[in-house]
Amino acid sequence: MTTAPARTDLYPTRGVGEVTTPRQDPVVWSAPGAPGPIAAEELTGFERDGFLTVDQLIGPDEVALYRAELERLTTDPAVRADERSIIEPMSQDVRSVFEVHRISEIFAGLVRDERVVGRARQILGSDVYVHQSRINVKPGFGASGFYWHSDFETWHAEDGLPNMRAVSVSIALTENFDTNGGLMIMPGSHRIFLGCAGETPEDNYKRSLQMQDAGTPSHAALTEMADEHGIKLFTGGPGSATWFDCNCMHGSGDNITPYPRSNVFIVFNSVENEAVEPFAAPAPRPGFIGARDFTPVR
Ligand code: 6CS
Ligand code: FE
Repeated sequence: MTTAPARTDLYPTRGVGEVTTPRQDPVVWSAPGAPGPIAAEELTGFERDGFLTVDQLIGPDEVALYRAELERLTTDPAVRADERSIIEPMSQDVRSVFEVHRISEIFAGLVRDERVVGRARQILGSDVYVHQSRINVKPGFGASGFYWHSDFETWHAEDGLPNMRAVSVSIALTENFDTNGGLMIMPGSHRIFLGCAGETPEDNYKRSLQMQDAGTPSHAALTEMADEHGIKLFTGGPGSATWFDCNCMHGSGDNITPYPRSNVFIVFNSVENEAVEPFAAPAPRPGFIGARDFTPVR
């Protein structure tokens, strides 16, 4: 009987109980002084906090272009019926559409933009590919938020990313007020990996993208992290962007205001960190959520 070769799991998770592991990977992978759009002091801040913000990553005309594309996609019945679309359980509005960098030439152009992919290459110190992209509509009057989680915990457990060598960018397409369900991050939380308790159910993604359960930290762990690191709420105008490390503890609240909080969210992974078999799930998630095409962004 052949057995699968033993492999190292640096970040155990989804076992019987919660287990914390200190980060084993660099945060910024490029050498100090490596060329790129991010200034040295900004990169130092990213290393320390796990995030950096750009007040105006794209201009108003570009925001208008991407908002129109978001409207087109989220009102297209064929897109709505596609498995790439996640529907809000209460309102039945479209909550997210995945893999927009492949189904939309306009979002494909955003991914290749040097202001975007150049920052990812600088942080990850290599060529990069898109592990996941999505537009989040987060309409007003009740869109639900995302509970506290580390993205890497899911991408390691369910998508098979071995190391913490991925970075996300959330680009605001509407005003992110302090009231309409903005992104919250615990600064510095990226330096500890919180392995969550509880096995991954079959086809977990069919529920977790509406309401995450597996991979959810305990109240005690979250309280300890929040006491140690604090919580930062991100606000910003359309065109602003937040870059954050794959292992930041983050979440967002519901949006009960009349004002949508729409963004485009792109996850870059290093080509040196290609997805392998999941570390804690019965099967990998579909490619539109966790890419299996590792072609570098050009
Ligand atoms: O499971 C995922 O991959 C997605 N879920 C959340 C809440 N954040 C990261 C990612 O988009
Ligand atoms: Fe997330």
